[in-house]
Amino acid sequence: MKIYIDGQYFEEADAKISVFDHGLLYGDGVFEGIRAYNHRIFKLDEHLERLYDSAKALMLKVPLDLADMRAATIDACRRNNIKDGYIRLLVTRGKGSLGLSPDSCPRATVIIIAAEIELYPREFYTKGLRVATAPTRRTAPAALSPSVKSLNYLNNIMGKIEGKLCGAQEVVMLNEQGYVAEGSGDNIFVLKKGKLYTPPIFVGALGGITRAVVIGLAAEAGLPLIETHLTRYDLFVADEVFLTGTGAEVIPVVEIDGRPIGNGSPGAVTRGMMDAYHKLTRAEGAPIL
Ligand code: PXG
Repeated sequence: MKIYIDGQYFEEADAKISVFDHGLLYGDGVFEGIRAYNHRIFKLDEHLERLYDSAKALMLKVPLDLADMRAATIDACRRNNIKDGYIRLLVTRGKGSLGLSPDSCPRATVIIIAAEIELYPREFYTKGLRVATAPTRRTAPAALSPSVKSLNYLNNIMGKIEGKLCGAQEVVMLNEQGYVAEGSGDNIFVLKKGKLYTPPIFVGALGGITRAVVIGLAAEAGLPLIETHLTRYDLFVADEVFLTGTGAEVIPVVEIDGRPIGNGSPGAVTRGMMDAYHKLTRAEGAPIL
């Protein structure tokens, strides 16, 4: 694997950054997780836009402009012969002193890892996920906007750990008011009586790119989509629940906090959405070759 760091490529063993990089010292930085399907990068421009927005919100100056970052991402995929892959873009605050002020970091570090994709187990899709509500609440927008895809994922990791402790494969995270926000690394949708529901971003969720794609697919399918507050009750009484994310794509949820969702197996609308999403990933994207 050849890893891009600040304009140069390194073999994995040599791909190293300073221990004084504030990305490591403080989680000060931003990232994107992107997928390639059949030699094409899916929703590349949407991911780049979100990366630059995240950086802007943190007053983090990306040393490349968006067009150069786009070209570098495609180049990294090409050099690694990516057909179906997972691309991780990172922009850290860069090397600085031990103090937390970003002023000591003259230049941000840019890293591009274009790797093979590690798919989720197949049975997650065929059988669906058992999910638990995490006791840890999703970071409040007033503390750090969940729209910022920052390198500090401790909030989500706490949720993940708590899910594992109760034997669940993923968690639902609530906001401070107890409304459903999102999963640890995915957005959530609920189907009830032929209508699709998802929490609005301002409840405290990342503006997922898969989420936006699914909203588009719902419109195409004539499925009403309502962005509104949801509670655990709404999940318990849902006909279907699914999660969306770049890594997971569309994944059915069949149990939440020990309650079966619908009839306890992946529903027809969820399966239809999984298919439609899958088709789209193969129909478009920025060419690598
Ligand atoms: N919410 C959060 C908190 C996320 O981190 C999503 C929603 C879904 O967004 P997209 O744009 O991917 O539809 C994410 C996605 C992984 C992984 O390996 C996923 C994410 C971050 C890190 C790892 O599944 N983010």
